[in-house]
Amino acid sequence: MNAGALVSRSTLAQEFAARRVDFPILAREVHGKPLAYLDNAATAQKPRAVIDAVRRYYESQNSNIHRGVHTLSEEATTAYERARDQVRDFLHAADRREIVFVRGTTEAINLVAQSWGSEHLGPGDEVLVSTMEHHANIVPWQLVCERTGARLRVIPIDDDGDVDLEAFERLLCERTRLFAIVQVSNALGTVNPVAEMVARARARGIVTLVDGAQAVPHMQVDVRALGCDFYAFSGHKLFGPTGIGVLYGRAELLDAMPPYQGGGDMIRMVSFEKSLWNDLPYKFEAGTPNIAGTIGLGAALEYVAGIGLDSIGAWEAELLEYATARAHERGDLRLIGTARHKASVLSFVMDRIHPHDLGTILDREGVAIRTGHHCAMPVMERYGVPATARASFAFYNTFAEIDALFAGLDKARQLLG
Ligand code: 7TS
Repeated sequence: MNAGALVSRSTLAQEFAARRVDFPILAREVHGKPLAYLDNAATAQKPRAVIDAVRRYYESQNSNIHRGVHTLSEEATTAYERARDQVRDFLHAADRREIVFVRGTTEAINLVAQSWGSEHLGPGDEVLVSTMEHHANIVPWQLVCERTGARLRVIPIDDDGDVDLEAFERLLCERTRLFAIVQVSNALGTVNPVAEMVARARARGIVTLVDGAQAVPHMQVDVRALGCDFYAFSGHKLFGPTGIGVLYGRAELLDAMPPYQGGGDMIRMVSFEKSLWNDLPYKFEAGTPNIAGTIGLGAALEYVAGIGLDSIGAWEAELLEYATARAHERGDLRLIGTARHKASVLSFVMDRIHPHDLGTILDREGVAIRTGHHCAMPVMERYGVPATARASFAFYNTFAEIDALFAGLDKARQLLG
């Protein structure tokens, strides 16, 4: 590394170390050791700005939205709808009507599969996904395929964890109705060339969905530049609360889709003979939504914007490079996921030590990682492993925490041989 790169690395390290105080949980200890939280792909920690926004809502504004004429309800409605504008800006969407609040990525994809899928899929039609999908981008399609007679096709991945683009071309055909792909793989860290893939699918008139759960915490997303019809993400991986997520859908498609759930707020008029649906996006937001979560998500977006995703991405690239170099120094560790373009995930297996044992030993050292199949069983099968150990980084992580991870691996080696 040259002198300039070293200076920029240390400047970033200082800048991001200073952010740690924004996250109260990072000050805690686990088993008497400082917490090294390296499980950010599962869920990210919350800054005080988010915790405070949720608390403020419950302390001073709590009420239901879109119905009361009283002050609290008007304030809560304004705060809730402001978050929608924030999400629209965050995703660079054209219209706030294209932003639907849901529970998370899982619900967003189920909504599209159930609502769009049941109208547009039939016997002989195909839905195309990749081998590296999270179960949330597999099972909803299997369910709708089973009901409609459509078929799920799968793009293979190579040994590094890159999608096979030639196979992708071959699999796109006149039977393909929908193409759904993860932007950043939670199990491998691969960053897929989604804009290019989406363009190829759309050129054939195929509807496209991008699972952005692992992308939004690490890079800027512009849904119009990506060109996708649908985009899904979860608030909790983006430093926001659990139980809130977003489905972006192009208005033209959402408008033509039937409701996903029925109930309050999603109707214009109800009679026993016939009900009329509300306008977008309310047609897809039946019942009292997660008001506090939505407001918390708005606060998270504001917090992230204050740092800047380009800067976050630059620092996380340093963390990943450092961790990858340390992994390469060891002779007893196999990385699962070595794509050229990766984000924030170091997935690996160690000789003769089961990932679960590794996870337990690391926990005793204060190091939190995830072990298992990461809800991506087809990825495990592809690499012939039952599970991996996965460290996943956020911008508040440090080189010292990565050192703690590798010290923990040494300890596991001593204990388990
Ligand atoms: N898609 C991807 C790529 C994911 O990583 C996850 C969650 C989901 C969808 C589902 O998101 P949810 O918020 O609806 O649950 N991934 C993980 C993980 O890697 N470890 O725990 C959850």
